[in-house]
Amino acid sequence: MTVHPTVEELLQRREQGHSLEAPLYTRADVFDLDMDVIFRRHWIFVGVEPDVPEPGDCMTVEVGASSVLILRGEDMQIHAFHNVCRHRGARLVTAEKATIGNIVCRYHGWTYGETGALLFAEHMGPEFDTSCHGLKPVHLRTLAGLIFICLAAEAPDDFDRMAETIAPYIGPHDIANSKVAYSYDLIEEGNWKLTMENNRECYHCAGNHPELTIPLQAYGFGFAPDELDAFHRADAASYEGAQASASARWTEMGLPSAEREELLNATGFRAERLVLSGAGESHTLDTRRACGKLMADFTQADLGALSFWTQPNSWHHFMADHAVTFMVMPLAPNRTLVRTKWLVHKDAAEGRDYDLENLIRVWTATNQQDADLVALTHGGVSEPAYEPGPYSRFTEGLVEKFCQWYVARMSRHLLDAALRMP
Ligand code: 3BY
Ligand code: FES
Ligand code: FE
Repeated sequence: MTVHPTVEELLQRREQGHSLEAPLYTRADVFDLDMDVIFRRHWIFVGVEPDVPEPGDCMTVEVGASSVLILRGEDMQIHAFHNVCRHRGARLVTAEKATIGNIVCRYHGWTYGETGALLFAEHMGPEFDTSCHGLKPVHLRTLAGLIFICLAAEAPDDFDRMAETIAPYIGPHDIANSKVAYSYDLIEEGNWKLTMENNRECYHCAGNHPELTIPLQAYGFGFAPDELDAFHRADAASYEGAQASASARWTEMGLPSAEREELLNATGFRAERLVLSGAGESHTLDTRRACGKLMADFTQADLGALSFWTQPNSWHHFMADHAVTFMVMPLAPNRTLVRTKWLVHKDAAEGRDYDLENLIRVWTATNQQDADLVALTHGGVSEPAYEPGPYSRFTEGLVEKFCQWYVARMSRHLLDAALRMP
């Protein structure tokens, strides 16, 4: 007889410090619950302000079955709505990006303003109340130029906690005054939690990321002190010295670098600015800036890399010359979208200030390598021989934090739902 544990059982019996049981990565009912509990009830990273730089610019983002319309109004405010006409439900905007005036449904012409109010509906008679048929709003917040949405009626109330902690870190990079130099979608053949777990460690970096390990300082991502021989111990000590003196220099420039970590909050996050190898400027093969025109008003290029991670679906790297943002969106139990965007100063010109190929080389290569690792892992966890394996306490502490967050958020929701039952 096949035992088919409930999701509650799988969550409850999860062994700390170990990867999850297979059904949590593979089962369709778990995937549906992930979409409902994690992706519809938490703050989800969906894009950047430069995606919609001008009034009338809009973009659509798909979260499970929902399409969300994100629109910048004349007042420069960004609004989010369900992309569903209040007449008979037609999708309003189908393009991923567009520039529009009012939002006009092509089916019967119902017309909405930038705040979602229904402005015009022909042939509905004098008794028809337009004020009851505005677009349904979606919660939207920005954090130093990054756009987050929440599909729940009531969004988690700790977004401000993340925003106030992190704005001083990202703010100086002036993301609102940058532009998207390149964006691309990669579909990973694996569960979204494997994508996130893979992102939360660099245990796999040395063996899998020949390009990324050029700018990255290996010691920034954890190591077991006892394993180091005398040579590497000296190497690690010199890394720590370099990080300390760079941090002191950055602090004087108003660039905080110390680790902030609150990954177990409902709106969990982590940030830290680390020195890079070599010239220390950027995630490039020669460790030098890829874009000659630096972001914001920076005059120095050796600002290391500020990394920012959010639960459940994003990570970002901000350097002096460019930033890279990553959005993860589950598509199916075994398919996950990773959308990567490279940002440069809005006045930087391709060909003059940067070579696009050079700008995107490290992360396009790294993303493909990570996609391959996620596919390998999904294949392995899907077969009977798989059993949860142990995380390294030195290099996989953040993977454990991701799993703890996931299990806690899911368990809490299931408990709340059970308490609400009659
Ligand atoms: O991109 C990241 O955040 C993690 C840490 C370093 C490499 N890795 C893919
Ligand atoms: Fe949009 Fe009819 S469905 S106007
Ligand atoms: Fe990786």
